[in-house]
Amino acid sequence: MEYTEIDDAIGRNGLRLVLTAGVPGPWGESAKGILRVKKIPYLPVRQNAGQHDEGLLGWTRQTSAPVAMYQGERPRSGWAEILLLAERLEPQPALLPAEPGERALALGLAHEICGEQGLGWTRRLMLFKDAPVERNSMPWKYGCDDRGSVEGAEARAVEILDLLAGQLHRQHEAGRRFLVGESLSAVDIYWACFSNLLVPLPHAQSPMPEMIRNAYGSWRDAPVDPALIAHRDEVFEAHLGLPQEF
Ligand SMILES: N[C@@H](CCC(=O)N[C@@H](CS)C(=O)NCC(=O)O)C(=O)O
Repeated sequence: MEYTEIDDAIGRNGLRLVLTAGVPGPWGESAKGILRVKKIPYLPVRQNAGQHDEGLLGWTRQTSAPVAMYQGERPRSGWAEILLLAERLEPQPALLPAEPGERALALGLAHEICGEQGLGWTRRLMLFKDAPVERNSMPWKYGCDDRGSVEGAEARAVEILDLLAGQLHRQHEAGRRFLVGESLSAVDIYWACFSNLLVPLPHAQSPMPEMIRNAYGSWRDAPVDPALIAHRDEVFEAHLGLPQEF
């Protein structure tokens, strides 16, 4: 994927999406997936993993990726903010159910995948558990000073995987193909992209650096229900496109 540098992106109009270059970061891949499904064009902007970039900080008020910068509006770096911006810019296809109960369920499951103490967060705590927590480093930004959460990360990730498997099986029993409701939602996209942190897609489908593949795939006996993997494969093939480009 071709990236514009931050200094060049600042003066541009339209939607700019800051992404971690060269890796399939699950938050970034999810944002890209949402924009792809909705056919919303954007300019990819480079962030380098683990760098404390003052230019990015000045522009987006934080140093992680993804960040959606739309026209002169405020920066949106949280998964829910990015999703709601995309829903506003292009309402169809809707990626949140219209029915309030199902919408709350979708947002709750999305938090359990993307939010603080969610699947991505706890999986990252597992990966960084022995890393020094230096100010502005990734372990510092992403909660490794909370040693209780680091110790409990694996158990928490197992709980969330059980939750998702149970939800998918209930949907299948009701004759539904997706994690929530009757059609593709953001939850399916989040699950597909975050599954890479547990069972990485094969190299031909996701040519990530070997070091990242080894880290993502390091939880050898991760209890991921085969139905969840079959589901992510379907979501990638039908909606997100393969190979991943990052
Ligand atoms: N702010 C996002 C989470 C973004 C996030 O965790 N990004 C990580 C992905 S591993 C990142 O940018 N890491 C690289 C870095 O911080 O340098 C949200 O709350 O939805």
